[in-house]
Amino acid sequence: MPTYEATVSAPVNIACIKYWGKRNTSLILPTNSSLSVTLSQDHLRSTTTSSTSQEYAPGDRLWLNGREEEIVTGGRTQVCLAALRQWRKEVEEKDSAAPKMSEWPLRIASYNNFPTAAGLASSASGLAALVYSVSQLYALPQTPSQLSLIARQGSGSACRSLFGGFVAWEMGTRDDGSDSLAVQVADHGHWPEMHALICVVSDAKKGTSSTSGMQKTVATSSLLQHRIHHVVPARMEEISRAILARDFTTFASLTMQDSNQFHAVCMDTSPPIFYLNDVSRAIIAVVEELNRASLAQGKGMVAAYTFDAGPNAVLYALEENMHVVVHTINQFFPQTQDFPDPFGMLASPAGA
Ligand code: 2P0
Repeated sequence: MPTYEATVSAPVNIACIKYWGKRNTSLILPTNSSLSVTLSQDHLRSTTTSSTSQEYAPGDRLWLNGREEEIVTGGRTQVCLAALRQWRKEVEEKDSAAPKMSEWPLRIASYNNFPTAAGLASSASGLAALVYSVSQLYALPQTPSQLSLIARQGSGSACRSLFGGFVAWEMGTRDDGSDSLAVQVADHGHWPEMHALICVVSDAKKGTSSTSGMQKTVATSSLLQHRIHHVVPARMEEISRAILARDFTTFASLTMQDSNQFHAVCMDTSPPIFYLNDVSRAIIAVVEELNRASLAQGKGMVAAYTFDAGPNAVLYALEENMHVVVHTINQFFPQTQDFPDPFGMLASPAGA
């Protein structure tokens, strides 16, 4: 009896317009649309191998970085696998010669090749790689946007990692979630000069998980209501236009504003959630000063900072300015720890 196998990898994505809040926690439907850049660097990826065989012992099994994880009944991973099996069944119904893989157990092994010390969220790349590898194993005809409907139910931000380049997660309006999916705004080749620098401020595990933190915000923050109704819709349009026009200053300005508003709604949550620390705030000050000086000389902005649910900074800059950004950061924040990269940071081109 043959064993069928597929291996894929999916990269991390970093949001410029942040996802924070669900209107439906079981289907993972967000309270606002979001937009991210998928990093193309080889060492910020999850690589996943899925295999299936009629001879495997009953029950699906999953390993993350070599350690077996339980696939909880009704849990996110199981929901994704059930949806993928359903699509495989449709393939088998149309083609009687197709092996009945949908009835066989799965074995899935996933590895993150980025240092856990970097404190980077791995759920986006991990769930995207899991969904994509099983879709390849099952030879599913669905498009990446259709697959994003399933990845979204594994982890919201995972839906955006099914595309490279600049990716929007459209929140959708339907209650069943069938229009809450990822679309590519522009591919990596559209703006290859865009680079990202990841500054590891702390490798400590975050105090409040995104999943629980965002629902506390939904329940208690009035600023979130302003954000989702009066800010994000226009911002999504504006940043998409800036990306298509390769207008870095507008892109940077919107990215920084959105990071700051995301952290403002965290602080507007009861009890308040603090993800930034003193070093994060110092990085904000340095980037603001770099941009102020550049604008004063009649030039455009040099860099944009953005922070997720933790103190680590991601700085976006055009390739021509990245040396200034790296030099300035190193000057103000001398390295105190050994990281795999000589700067203790990961400079990476953003792309597919
Ligand atoms: C984002 N974050 O847009 C935002 C910015 C964190 C801050 O997506 O509950 O891990 O699995 O849907 O996807 C983190 O949220 O949460 C996140 P779930 P997820 O990237």
